[in-house]
Amino acid sequence: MTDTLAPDTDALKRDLIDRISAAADEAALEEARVFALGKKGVVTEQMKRLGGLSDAERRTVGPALNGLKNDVAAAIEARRAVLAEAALTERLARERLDLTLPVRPGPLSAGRIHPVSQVTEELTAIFADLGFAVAEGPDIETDHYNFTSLNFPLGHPAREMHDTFFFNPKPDGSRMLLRTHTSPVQIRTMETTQPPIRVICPGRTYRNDSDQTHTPMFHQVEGLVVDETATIGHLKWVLEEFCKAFFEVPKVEMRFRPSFFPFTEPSMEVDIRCKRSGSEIRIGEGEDWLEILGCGMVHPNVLRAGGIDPDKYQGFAWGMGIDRIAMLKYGMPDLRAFFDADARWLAHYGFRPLDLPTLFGGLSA
Ligand code: 2U9
Repeated sequence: MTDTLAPDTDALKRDLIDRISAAADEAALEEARVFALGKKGVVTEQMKRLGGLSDAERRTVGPALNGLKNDVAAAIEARRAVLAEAALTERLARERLDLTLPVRPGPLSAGRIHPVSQVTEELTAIFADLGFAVAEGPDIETDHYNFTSLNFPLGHPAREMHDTFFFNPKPDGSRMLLRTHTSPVQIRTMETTQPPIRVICPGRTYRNDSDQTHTPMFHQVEGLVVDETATIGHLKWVLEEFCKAFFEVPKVEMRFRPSFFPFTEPSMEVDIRCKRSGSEIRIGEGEDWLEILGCGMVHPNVLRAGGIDPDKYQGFAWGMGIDRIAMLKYGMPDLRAFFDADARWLAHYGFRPLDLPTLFGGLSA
């Protein structure tokens, strides 16, 4: 009688193990697990019925069911491992990458750095290597910082020569202006910094002038050194080191011609030896001369305007047009194209975004 209540655990085990082995994926395996061991699973149901068996039956069926449960659980885990391995193998095969395919062009390969930005980075790297910091200041300036502090007396003809863009006068009669050079930045630096000072000031400058070699907005970099012993000898060395590094040549020959700027005394214009063949210019060789910058010893009035005692300190300074030296270095014939925002021009003359200029990596390599 009791025979009918005692389950055939061997047959049940065969059936369950067959279902587990037949599970083709993890979802089917989970279904088999719930069928066997779930809350209403066949093994669980048999466990619940143990109470209805005789003591003697329970003593044999109980351990048999426990053994069955453990065997089924072990079979499920083993099958799970096989299926997971197979799923991974299939996924690895499906997701294989062909590393020989060309890289898809993205923004980094399409975008270009403007030559003015590139050259600004190049000269910043060169002067940083020589111990110079970078200083910046406002594009909109006062008459004081742009002219008076730089030893342009009121009514001096040099003021007219700058073709200044003025804003409308304020109620007190004073007029703001667009800076005509970056020199106001050096005055501001002197006001806030104790010598020794070594700065370069790259930035936008503005003059009411427009032709093949002039644009109303252009870029300058100026340099300033102030300490107790700065001399013209140091100035010449700094400029020579700069020119060699910038034009990436082993030597340059420079020619200093006397000139006049209100803010320096003496003042000089500097040419470098070059060779012209057609539109190409070779720096450091040949019979021609190319004007590239102006310089001089800082005028005592200018040191004083910056709050520096000219009896204790002296300085030298120079200035050059970034657009002009960019044209010379990279052979760009027309300055106006710099500011046309023509994507085709930029694709031709621009620089790749990750080719940052460094002295160790080669400035324009
Ligand atoms: C301070 C003292 C001295 C900066 C200088 C020049 C000579 C110069 C021109 C080059 C081409 C301007 O872009 S350009 O037209 N600049 O020749 N600039 S010395 O002298 C300074 C500046 C600031 C406080």
